[in-house]
Amino acid sequence: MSKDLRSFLAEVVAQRPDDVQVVDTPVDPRFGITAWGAEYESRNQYPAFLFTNVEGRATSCISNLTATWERMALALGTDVHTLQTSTNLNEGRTLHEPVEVSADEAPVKEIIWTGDDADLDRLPIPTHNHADGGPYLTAAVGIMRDPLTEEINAGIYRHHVYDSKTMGVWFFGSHHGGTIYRRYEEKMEGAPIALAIGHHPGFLMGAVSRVPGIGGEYKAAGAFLDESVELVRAETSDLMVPARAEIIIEGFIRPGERVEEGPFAEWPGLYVAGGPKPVIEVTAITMRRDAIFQDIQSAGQEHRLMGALPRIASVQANVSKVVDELTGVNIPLHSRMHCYVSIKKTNDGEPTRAAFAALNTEPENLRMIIVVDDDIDVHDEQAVSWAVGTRFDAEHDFQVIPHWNGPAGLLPTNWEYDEEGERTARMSSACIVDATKPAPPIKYPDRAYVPIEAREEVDPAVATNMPADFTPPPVRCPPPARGGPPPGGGRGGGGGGPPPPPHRPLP
Ligand SMILES: Cc1cc2nc3c(=O)[nH]c(=O)nc-3n(C[C@H](O)[C@H](O)[C@H](O)COP(=O)(O)O)c2cc1C
Ligand SMILES: [Mn+2]
Repeated sequence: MSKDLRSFLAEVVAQRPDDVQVVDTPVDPRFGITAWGAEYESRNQYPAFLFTNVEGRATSCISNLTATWERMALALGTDVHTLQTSTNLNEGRTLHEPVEVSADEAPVKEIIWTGDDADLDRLPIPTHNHADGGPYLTAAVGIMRDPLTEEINAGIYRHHVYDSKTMGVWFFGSHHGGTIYRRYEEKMEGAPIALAIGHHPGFLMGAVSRVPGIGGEYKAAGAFLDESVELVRAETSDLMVPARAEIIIEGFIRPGERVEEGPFAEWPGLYVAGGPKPVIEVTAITMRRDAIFQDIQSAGQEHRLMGALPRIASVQANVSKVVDELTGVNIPLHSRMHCYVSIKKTNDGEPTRAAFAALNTEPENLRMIIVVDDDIDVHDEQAVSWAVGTRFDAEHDFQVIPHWNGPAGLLPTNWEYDEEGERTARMSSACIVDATKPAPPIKYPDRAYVPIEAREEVDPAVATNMPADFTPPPVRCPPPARGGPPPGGGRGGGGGGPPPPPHRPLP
């Protein structure tokens, strides 16, 4: 049985029964879906929600499916520790070429809507956050073919639904989707695009990984799935789309047209990146008989985790090429502009090289790299903060890289504001915090610890709550200090003999 959203749901239900919550009472697609994710997030809980009764819509909707490290580890056949620490998420995985199947073998062809039936309003597309400009597709994998190389490329892009037939698309910075679109637009041709919605998380991971060069995402997805992605021909273009997706929306991006898009709350938790954007015109929608639409909880933990996880893998791959020993990378979910890198440092140039490799992996979003030694756990915020406090001297260990990020984009600092409050896009800076100790042979003060053998002797079971009427035991006679150890061994052994002096003599 090939992997898809359903095979993964079955696995989650079998191994983590509390992790999928079915909601069958009516929910409003406007805030009613994201309300569940937000309410649970406020309690630090992140189950997936399967809504079977979205008011006025044709299909069910699942959200928050990829919101936890645990479920992503399950999806990728690993454990949380390996997921967070392996030097390259794709290491040890085999790229699998996709395979073509016929429409008869493709579940996503069970229902085919064209013409007026291909109506976006039938789908349970949520409006996510309070000031969003409308419903947004957040988990749709946008598939396009590069007209120059014929390679098929994929990525998740946000889509503002304007009406039943049109929606926006935002290609950010250097992302390939935008390059492909511009190549069609130069010839004033529509750019065919297909949006695949609802698949195994391994498929999504392939789509959002920074695969070098245009295309290759289906193969990367094959690596995460450990099997070939099954593809089928689209109805209204020559694109090849995943046969086991839940829903495919087909269309083309109109050349030379821009429509105001946004506002939309992005992963920094802010309404950013709105403005004129290209427009997709829908030509067909195909789906399973009992299709489940998939949503990613935008500006929630799910959004941040799905952005951070593939980037951590890419940073690991790139930094390990420039330092002798990379020991950890974390892009913290609460602040995805930061990146913590730990290295076993052998010379003082390494932290800067490591930081630049990290910045170059993700120039659009990362802007503060904190480099620490290998004794610091990059997943422990307190440890990272302690390293900055004890091993970082701003005058010597802080570097500012001006004109690094922007113009505009997702960071609100990438704007110049005038007295009227108007803003102009500008570049902003990145910085490097080198919180590593000086390289050998310099001896830095040792870090204190209680010997581990002593800690192993601690048995919490012997400790009891102090009673209200506790009285401390009377002073006991210490054992003799002179004339050898008392027969009974340690202190208070009651072995007799003369008591030692109350204070040990100073040397
Ligand atoms: C939930 C989510 C939403 C995303 N939204 C966008 C987006 O709106 N625009 C964009 O360009 N990239 C977005 N990304 C990032 C791209 O999908 C990702 O960088 C991908 O590798 C780009 O592929 P490409 O360079 O082949 O176009 C999003 C990623 C995630 C996980
Ligand atoms: Mn690509």
